Amino acid sequence: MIKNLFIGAALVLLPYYIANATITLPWSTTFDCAEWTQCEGDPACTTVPPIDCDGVDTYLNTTTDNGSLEEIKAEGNNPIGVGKGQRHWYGDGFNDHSGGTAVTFSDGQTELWIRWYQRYPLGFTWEDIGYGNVPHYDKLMYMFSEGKQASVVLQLKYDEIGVWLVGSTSQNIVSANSSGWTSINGGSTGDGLFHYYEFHLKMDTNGTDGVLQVWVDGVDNLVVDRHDLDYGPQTSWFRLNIGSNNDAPYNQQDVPVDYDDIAISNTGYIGPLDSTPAHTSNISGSFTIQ
Ligand SMILES: [Ca+2]
Ligand SMILES: [Ca+2]
Ligand SMILES: [Ca+2]
Repeated sequence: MIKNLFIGAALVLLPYYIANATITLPWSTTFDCAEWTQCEGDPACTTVPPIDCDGVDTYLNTTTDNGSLEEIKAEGNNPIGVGKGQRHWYGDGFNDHSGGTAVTFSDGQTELWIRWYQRYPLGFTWEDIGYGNVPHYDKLMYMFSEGKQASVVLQLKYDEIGVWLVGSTSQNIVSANSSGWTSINGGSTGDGLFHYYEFHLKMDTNGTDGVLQVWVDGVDNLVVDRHDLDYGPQTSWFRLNIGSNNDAPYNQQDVPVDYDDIAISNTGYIGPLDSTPAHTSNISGSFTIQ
């Protein structure tokens, strides 16, 4: 068991990273590449074998308490695309997760559109630790700025979706109309379906004009539309972690949360893969809570 001591509620120190690969924007992946398993055959997880997949990089060597490992597997594929998908494993409780992946940009970026699809297993449950059966937090992606500091957390928070702006006066920015977990899944538990997410982030120039827009399940469903944010002292973004920490799943077993069809642009809105609104089916590779 290796717990990630660096990313927690009090985020102060972060792991120094060395990028094995960089990506040039616009970029996308549907994980149409070989299967990969974090630390396969190495229970101590001392080394993470490199990923050979469109420039996707390894992230942490963290495993769940039960030893579940990050994977790129066919079972994680979004059926509207080809190839495989990234399986990020969640254990119950506080910050109990596999290691995630990352991409590193070849140049610092000040404006990004980040599109992806994500699926929670049918029946996925959050423990009510004072907020209801919704995430205390679920950090879907972590953006790193110059100086290699975490700067923006793309997250589900309570029953909202939005960001945590680390070191900024704007802090937690969320949707204002319960557009998070319950709305996305159509109830209090996971629906086993892939959903479309897109975040548009534009760095502020004066502490008051930063942009955050968030779409969920369709071009018409803009759930956050802010143009008045302070992104803090950061000036550009270099690296994006895909799959991070969360609190508090309650499934009595480790379960995979699948990411697929990730696209990143620095020139404009990306949009869903298909013209149909909302989510796609879970025809293949679903994981149902037993
Ligand atoms: Ca895929
Ligand atoms: Ca646990
Ligand atoms: Ca600023």
